[in-house]
Amino acid sequence: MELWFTEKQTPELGITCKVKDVLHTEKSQYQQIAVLDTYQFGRLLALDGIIQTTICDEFVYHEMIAHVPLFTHPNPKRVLVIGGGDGGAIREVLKHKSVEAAYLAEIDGRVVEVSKQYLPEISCALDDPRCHVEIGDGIKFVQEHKGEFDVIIVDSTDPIGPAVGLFHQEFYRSLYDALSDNGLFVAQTESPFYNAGLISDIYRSISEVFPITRLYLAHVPTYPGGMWSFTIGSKSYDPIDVRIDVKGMDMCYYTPELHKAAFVLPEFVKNIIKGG
Ligand code: AAT
Repeated sequence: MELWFTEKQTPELGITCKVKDVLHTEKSQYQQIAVLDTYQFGRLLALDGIIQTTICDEFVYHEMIAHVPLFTHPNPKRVLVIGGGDGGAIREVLKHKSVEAAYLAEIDGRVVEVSKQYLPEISCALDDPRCHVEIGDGIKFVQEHKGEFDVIIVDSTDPIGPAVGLFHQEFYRSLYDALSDNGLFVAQTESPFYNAGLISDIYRSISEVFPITRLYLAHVPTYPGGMWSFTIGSKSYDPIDVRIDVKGMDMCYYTPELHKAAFVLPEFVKNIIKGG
């Protein structure tokens, strides 16, 4: 018998992969968690039927969500990741020698535990002595820590359920307050093909709070549309004006040239954020 998994990326479109094995399923307090072993992408983590990460393509998203903001800040010491319970963003953050402490504020402790068990390649840095895992709502965590972080990474689920508030302007204001004087944040901001209205709203909201707002792109095969957006809000450093030294760091997607190229946008994406 053949087993197939489909994520309905929109009500009219899906991505389907042939499944070798169902490794884990459970209903946590917040969501349905599943780890599937697929033929095309290897092990895959799905939350409420939506692909969060896979062994084959996770490097694109995790390198791009972490290294673009971390190389924009000249000396990031304290970093916060909101969401990202699989640990992929933290693994990339800890490749930076300047980082003294990395906090993970993830609402669902079961995502962390399941990732440690089934996705060790991704979660491997969660036990690093510089990493501190805090289980709880990222919105509350940010409100309770003022001026503390040089970089904040919002590695959140789509704006559904507990993640809805992570896409609001009020949240961007608390990120501003939680950042140090020259701090910056990045958020994963969905698909330009399928979420244009949302991206436009997010971009406008962030630019009303931060003096510098920049959107960049990366290619994630398992996310809707393949083309994925990230948006940076920065107090002073401009991500397109940086000097980058990747010596001794092991990366598969990110390069200094690509850092700059990622901010070069197709006309239709420019139009989405125009006026923001
Ligand atoms: N590294 C890629 C994986 C993710 S997972 C996003 C995480 O955000 C989930 O584990 C979810 O439990 C957590 N989360 C959701 N809301 C909150 C909140 N309010 N506070 C803290 N954590 C939260 C991102 C995948 C992107 C998928 C794109 N389609």
